[in-house]
Amino acid sequence: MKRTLFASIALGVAIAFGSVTVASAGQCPLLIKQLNDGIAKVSDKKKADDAKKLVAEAEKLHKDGKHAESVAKAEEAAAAAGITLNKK
Ligand SMILES: [Cu+2]
Repeated sequence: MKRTLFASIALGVAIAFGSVTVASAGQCPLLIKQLNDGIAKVSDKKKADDAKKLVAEAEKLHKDGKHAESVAKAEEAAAAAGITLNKK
């Protein structure tokens, strides 16, 4: 009986974390906007092109509903372009 209760709590926590991920779905467009603004100021063309490719992938992942992966891709793009993202 105790074990069942523990399993329910664990499941509840997992669901709570899951909804946090869903709630942050709106974050991708914010990150992508920051990246586009930042990339426009990158003078190194190769760096900017690499970053743009990653941003395009992030946008696609976001549209496919893969928000966590989109955020990860946005971070990759930021690293490639040397941009610091402000996350909410
Ligand atoms: Cu998203």
